[in-house]
Amino acid sequence: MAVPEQEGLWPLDVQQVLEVSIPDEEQRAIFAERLAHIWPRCSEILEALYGAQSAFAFQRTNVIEHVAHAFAARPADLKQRDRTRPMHWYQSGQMMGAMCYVDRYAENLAGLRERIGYFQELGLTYLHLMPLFRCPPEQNDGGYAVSSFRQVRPELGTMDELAEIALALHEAGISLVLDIVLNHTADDHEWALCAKQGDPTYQGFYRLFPDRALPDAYERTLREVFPDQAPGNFTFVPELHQWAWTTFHSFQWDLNYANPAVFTAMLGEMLFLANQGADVIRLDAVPFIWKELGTSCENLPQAHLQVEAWNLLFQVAAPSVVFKSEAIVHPDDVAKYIGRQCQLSYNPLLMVCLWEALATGNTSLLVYSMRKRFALPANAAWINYVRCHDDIGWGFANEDCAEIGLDGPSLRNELNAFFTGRTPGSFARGLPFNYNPRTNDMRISGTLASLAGLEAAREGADATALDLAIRRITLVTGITLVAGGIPLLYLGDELGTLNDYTYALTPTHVEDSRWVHRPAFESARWESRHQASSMPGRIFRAIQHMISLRKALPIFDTGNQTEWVVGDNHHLVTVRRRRQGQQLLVLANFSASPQRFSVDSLMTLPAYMMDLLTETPYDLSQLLTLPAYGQLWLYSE
Ligand code: OTU
Repeated sequence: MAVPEQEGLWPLDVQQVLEVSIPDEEQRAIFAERLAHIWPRCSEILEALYGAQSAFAFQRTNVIEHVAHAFAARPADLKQRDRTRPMHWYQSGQMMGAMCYVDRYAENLAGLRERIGYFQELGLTYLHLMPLFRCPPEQNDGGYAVSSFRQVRPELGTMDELAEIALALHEAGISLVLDIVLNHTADDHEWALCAKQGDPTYQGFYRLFPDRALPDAYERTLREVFPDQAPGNFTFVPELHQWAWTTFHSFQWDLNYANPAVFTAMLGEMLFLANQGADVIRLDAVPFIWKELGTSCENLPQAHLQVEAWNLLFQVAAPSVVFKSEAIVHPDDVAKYIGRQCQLSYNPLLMVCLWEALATGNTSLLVYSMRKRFALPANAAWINYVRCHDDIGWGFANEDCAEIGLDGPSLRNELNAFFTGRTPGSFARGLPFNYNPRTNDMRISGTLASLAGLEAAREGADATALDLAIRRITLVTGITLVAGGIPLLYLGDELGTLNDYTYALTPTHVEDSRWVHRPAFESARWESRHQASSMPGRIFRAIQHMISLRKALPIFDTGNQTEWVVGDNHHLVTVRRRRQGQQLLVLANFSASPQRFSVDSLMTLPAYMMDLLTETPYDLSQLLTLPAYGQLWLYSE
């Protein structure tokens, strides 16, 4: 079905779909023009993925029909947003992100609405609401086992309320981020229920196997994501006497994207969320969506093609909406999703290197990794963060380590010991997550404050240690704020929230240490944020101040490059940004001792620069001193 888009003449079946789905002629013309623009590449991809399937011609029309329906149903205010938002709106230096669980943070959507004033006080322009869709009541992986993308969990509110919240957020200058959990659904999703009842159409939505032959063959090359909580990648389904592919938990059934109907159905779910007012769709667990025997079934070329096709189709139905990749994998693979597939991506490498540098006091791996891997395609931006709702897995590249004389595997062991507090003198209070005795691998759970030393300092009631912990918190947060892209806070971290060990009392959480860093909103902490001498107040003030500085100066726009400067002091990180006549030079000390140094003479810098954080001028011809974990944001224009 080659489409002669130049003449605007679509094949008859497509024309009919357009006429029925978009009755308004003017709107139909807009749609047809956008579709013509993306269709050559999109159909090439669909052909590559599904060309061999006999039902394919039908599927193509079906894809266009889904997009046309979504376009026709898109509310006027969102269409207006599509027309008026700058194309690369997410690259503005004004962007400031945060994330929360609606239930833990504000009980429900009504409660969340009341927090919008606080989001503005903090300077937020981006809010990721963790999955809030209907899900099984007990085991639901923090909402990542979705029973319906079209219904909000009843105890949180309704889908209409969510759409109203989106509107209220937009009015407050905040973009809404929602998840699409691409790889799997809950085993009580409507599709799964139909499959269990024997409906072959929906059995085709999942990867089901009559016996262990293929599962065993696949297992030979698969890894285990949750080896401790959910070993193996397949689960026996008694109702069906079959094995379901379950990469994550037994109650999360992997979808079968080799079936074009699944590609289209999930496109429909994503567009539905966009039409509720989501500005960013977070593609959960995107590396896993395509499987081929004999491979790791992660980051396969077909997964990339699918995401690219979805992104193109979004440009037709909801062009201001962008995709965020959640690929917590080897940095080479993280990079492959960014650009034509996803405009945004988590930056797990910066995250882990910040923690590595804090633990070792040495910034070599951080600086080396960022110099090698920070640059992105022109339309893209990183989501720079230090903590999220998930664990920390040491995802730096072994080859990067080797290139600077480090041994990746032993560094990981050291970091695991350090962050679980086993290393003598460690300031961190983290918990192991999914320890795998076979590989000796583990990941780390813990809040920003507990990992950065606040919990340990409080145990010892040691004022100096408290100061150092606060500096560590502001240091790593500071780097995410100056690096460009969108900085992302886990709400609560701006107030120094500590680990919540009560998670172990909840039977459905006890096996999953990630709940230690997902505490409920603490109102006392929040209320003391303006008391300058309180612990939350000190942290809040420092972070809010850095956010406001970032928002005040256009030098932080993503388009202005971030340079990670190599210096001869391996305790320091030097980040430089330039924009027209303006310069920013951030100097950060990751060691526990003060550093005295001269600014690299290779950089052309003015004689004096002003530290934005303290409004103190610095003479750059003199030696500079940074206290332990101190930072300077030197600026000139
Ligand atoms: C994501 O994380 C979510 O962020 C988790 O909260 C979910 O449990 C999970 O998906 C399943 O839906 O393994 O430890 O490369 O590493 O998707 C977190 C991506 C995870 C995976 C990532 C996954």
